[in-house]
Amino acid sequence: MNLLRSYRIKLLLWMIVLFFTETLRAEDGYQLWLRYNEISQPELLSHYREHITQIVIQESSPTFQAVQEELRKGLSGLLGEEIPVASSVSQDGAVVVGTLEQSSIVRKLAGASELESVGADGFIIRSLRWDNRTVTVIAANQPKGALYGAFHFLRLIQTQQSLDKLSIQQKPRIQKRLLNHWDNLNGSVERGYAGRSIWKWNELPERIDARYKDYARANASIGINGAVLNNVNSQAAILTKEYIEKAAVIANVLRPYGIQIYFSIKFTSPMEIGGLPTADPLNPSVRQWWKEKAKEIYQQIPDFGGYLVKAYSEGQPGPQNYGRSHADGANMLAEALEPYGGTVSWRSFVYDISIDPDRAKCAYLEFVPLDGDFASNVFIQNKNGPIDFQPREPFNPLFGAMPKTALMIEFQITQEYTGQAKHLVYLAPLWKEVLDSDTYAYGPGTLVADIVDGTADKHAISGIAGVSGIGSDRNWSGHHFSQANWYAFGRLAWDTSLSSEQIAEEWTRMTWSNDPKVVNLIKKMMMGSWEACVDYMTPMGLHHIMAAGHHYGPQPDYVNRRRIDWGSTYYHRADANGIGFDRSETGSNAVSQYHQPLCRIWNSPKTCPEKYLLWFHHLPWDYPLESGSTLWERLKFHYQKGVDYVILMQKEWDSLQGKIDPERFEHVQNRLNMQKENALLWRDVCLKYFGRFAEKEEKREP
Ligand code: GCW
Repeated sequence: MNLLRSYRIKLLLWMIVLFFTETLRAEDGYQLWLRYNEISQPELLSHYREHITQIVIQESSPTFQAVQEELRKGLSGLLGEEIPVASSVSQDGAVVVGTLEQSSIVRKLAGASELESVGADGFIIRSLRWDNRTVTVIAANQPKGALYGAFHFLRLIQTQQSLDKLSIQQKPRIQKRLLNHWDNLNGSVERGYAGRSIWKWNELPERIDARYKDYARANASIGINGAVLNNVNSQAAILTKEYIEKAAVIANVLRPYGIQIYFSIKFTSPMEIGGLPTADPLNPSVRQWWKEKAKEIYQQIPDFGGYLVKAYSEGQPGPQNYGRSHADGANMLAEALEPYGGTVSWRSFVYDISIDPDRAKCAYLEFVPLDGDFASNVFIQNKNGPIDFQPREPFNPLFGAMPKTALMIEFQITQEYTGQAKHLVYLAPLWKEVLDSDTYAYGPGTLVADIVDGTADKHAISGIAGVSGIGSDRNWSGHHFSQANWYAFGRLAWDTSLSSEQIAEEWTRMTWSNDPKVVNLIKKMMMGSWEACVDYMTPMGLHHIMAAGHHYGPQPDYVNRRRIDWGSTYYHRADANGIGFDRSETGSNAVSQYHQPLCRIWNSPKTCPEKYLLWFHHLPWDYPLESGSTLWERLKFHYQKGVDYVILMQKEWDSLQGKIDPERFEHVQNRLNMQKENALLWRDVCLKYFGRFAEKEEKREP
């Protein structure tokens, strides 16, 4: 009897433990937006069960194995019943996936001409009647297109859309959609706030971490097709035999998911690991070394993507060390990669203050004269703004100024300057503001997005990069809401015309819940969160006044005597007379780097939009604004507005208690609290500091 009782108790305890580990596992954020939980509304469920009864695949390449695995997992999870895989259509509700070349059914269901227009990565999804059966076909030219189509189909169900009469045709506008990892080979991550690097170099090539595949799935689901594995502040070791072998193993895991790998290289590698006395790009032995290195890499990684280079910037060596130009350096690497189809992304993030005392002008002054000198497989990779991933910057004037060069745009997904993984800040509206900016390069209507996707200047290659915030934290991104930025980056890279709101809605439905109350509230919180961050950190065009080094929190009084342009006072220039950086034609004249009419509009404080006012102008504290307030009053208003928004988000989030699983609910609640504390600090420190000048000025008024 006693024995039986203790057995029962043990069993009960065991079941309780199992129950909790399962719930915890399920809700720790690891699955990202690929959650595939069973749909709870009976009507919807029967709609989907009617439309999906079997998965029909006739191909068996590694990519199609991935397609099959994902559809089976996803559909079975969402529909709450096992969906069988077959090689022919045998009933109503067949979901056929395949390529024109390999699938005889696809050949019958989708015409070649119809598929022609979607290219290598695109797909079509169509509802049809075939052989007296209702069928959904997901067709593509290449396996990776089918994979993107499969993920899109899953997304339709995850976001609870009808599967009746589907007629979808999609293809990405930008070819290379890349994550840039700033991961060091020792496992640390520069500007990473989600733990350590996910690349376990010390375990490779022997052990393959299970996360590599889940990383690939997540990226493929949003169309990302490349990953630069290591930090732009690079180490030569990445090009050693040892690391190439390790990287080849990662490449093997990512390949079926359509993802190529790339390396950030160090310019002095031929000296550091090649034993050469120089790294001069015009030296024949150096050029030969790079050619042999390319050959060695491609032998092991046949689809290797290419190199990313930070040269002659923040301590990284470059061609200038040998009296050569950016073009000399980039073209040498491009020549070595060219036979294999690789590309070079050469960053324009350079700011040699000897070129111009205004940091915002430097890259343009160095790069524009080189337009036309770069090889056709070279990208110049520009950050979105002219300074450095600030909460808000006007777009980088290099977009629109180098028509003969393919320009890649670089956004920062990791929130270095936007509250790191402690603040809920949805960055899609920032990226949209930049992508939708009119450069006026060819009169009105040449958006940054048109330059990036290559259409404006008719380039054969196009690319977009996001500095990844991914790390070893169980939820990948540190903050559950930072996952949204990874998601949004991929979606925008696929289609720059999607709205931030649509992306927020999709992500919320897939990540949190389809309950309309939850969807609407979370979407609302997200949509205003970036503007709020700008408000409580750097409103009205202020920039780079954050704490030295780690960049979390305010430090407007920071002066760096060694590099004045690393100190805050260099940027805000507050004094008794006013505040702001005069970049008008009477100041540094950075406005002249923009096409008309932007140059004219931004040149005058009367016409310059308030959001860029202190970026382009130094104005008196009592400068009268259109809103009727003085500059100082308005600044105070913005700081308060930002804080108020965070407090509102807290209230809104609290109202979702019970509708969100407790683990993620509490996690976000805690982080919102940290965000509020930090927003208050920003407001108080900045207003106190600026007030020292502003209030004096006010008192001097008669
Ligand atoms: O934003 C700054 C960061 C550096 C970074 C640099 C860059 C990788 O503070 O940490 O270095 O930009 O983009 O190269």
